[in-house]
Parts: sequence; structure tokens; C-alpha cells
Amino acid sequence: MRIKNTYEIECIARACAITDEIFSGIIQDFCFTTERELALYIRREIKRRGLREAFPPIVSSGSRAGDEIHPKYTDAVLEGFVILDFGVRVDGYCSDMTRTVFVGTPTVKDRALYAVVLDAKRSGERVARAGVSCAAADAAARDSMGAYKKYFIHTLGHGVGRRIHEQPIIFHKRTESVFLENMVVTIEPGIYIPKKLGIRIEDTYVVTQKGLKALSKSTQSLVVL
Ligand SMILES: [Mn+2]
Repeated sequence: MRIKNTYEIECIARACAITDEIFSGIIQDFCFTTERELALYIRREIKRRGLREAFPPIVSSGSRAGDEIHPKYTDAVLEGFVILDFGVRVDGYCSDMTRTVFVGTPTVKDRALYAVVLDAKRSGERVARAGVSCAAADAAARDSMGAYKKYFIHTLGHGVGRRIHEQPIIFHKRTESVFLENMVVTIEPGIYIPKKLGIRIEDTYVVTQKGLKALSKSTQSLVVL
């Protein structure tokens, strides 16, 4: 169902809190060399808590992250922007969060690109609230990107519940969808520059009359490792 009851929202909020906890573990003691090592760490941390994955974790580094939105992790060495997209299930209900960290030393241009994605996320968040069309949030995020919007090649977000992708689909071409109170949705703009880099930032939210309330709360500042 698109609209969640209190119990369902509590489950997703707990799943998000655990996702935050695992992300904070990753950045506190960062000692990973390859995508696979980091992905297996995430899988172990989920299992150790007696939980299941919402979907196989995505860890994609450097130029690989620009070529595909949801690649499977490989033995590629972590360098440059690294997209981490993962979630857990609490009583079957999923969390979905993405952070992009930087391994090495980002240039001024890298920081500017990260800011484009973060601004797009905030632009989408600001528009979304109960009663507003989902298309409007996607359009606001996309328009904020200026020339970079051609690299934003997927929808702004989606509903989350027992399935990782549910209604509504948040996209300017899906004009029929409207945010309703107690929907749980993601906002996840990204830019993907082929053969160069990928950046995506995603949180899971509950929709209220006043706006979006974030359930995942990890830092959105660029984490440099
Ligand atoms: Mn998602």
C-alpha cells in the first residue's frame, strides 16, 4: 500500500536508523580497498544484527559509478567518488539510503559537482508535501541542476515499503502521482558522467502535511576518506 500505518512507519524508521548506524561504522574505521570488501562488510553488519538486506548493497567506485546506476560490486579499487546504496528490512519493511563518499583528495570541481546533487536533493525536498504533485518535486530538483541535468538519468525517487520500489514514482513525466500523508518515499538525485564519475545522495522520508520528514539521518556533507 502506498499509505503506511504507524506500525509500518516505525519499522521503516528502525530500518533507517540501522542503516545510519552501519554507514557511520563504515566511515569511522575506513579500511577498505575494494568495492567487494566494503560491500561484504555491509552484508556482514546486516546479518550480525539478525536482519535481512533490502537489496544487495551497491558499492561503485570512480568511473564505474558513472557508467551504470545499479552495478554489482567488483574487485575494483575504491578511488574518487564511491556510491554506497543499501538498506535493511525490519519485519519486512525496507530502508533505502545512498551516500557518495570520496576516497582520496577531491578537487574544487569535484566538490562543486557534489554540491549540484545536494542542492537538487534539497530543491526536491522543499517542494514535496502532502497534496503536491510528485512531478513538481522532480522538476524542481532537475531544474536546479542547470547544465548538469542531462546527467540525471533516472527518476527523483519512489515509494518504499515491503518492496524496495513502490508507488508513487517521483518523475516529471508521471503527472498523475500526488504526495499523500504517510506515504514513505525516497528522494535520490544523481549525476552520472560516463567513464568519469557518479554521485547520488538518497534518503527515505515520511510525507507529512508540512513537508518531508527524513527517517535516514546520516551526514550529507561530502565525507572524504
Ligand atoms: Mn532508492
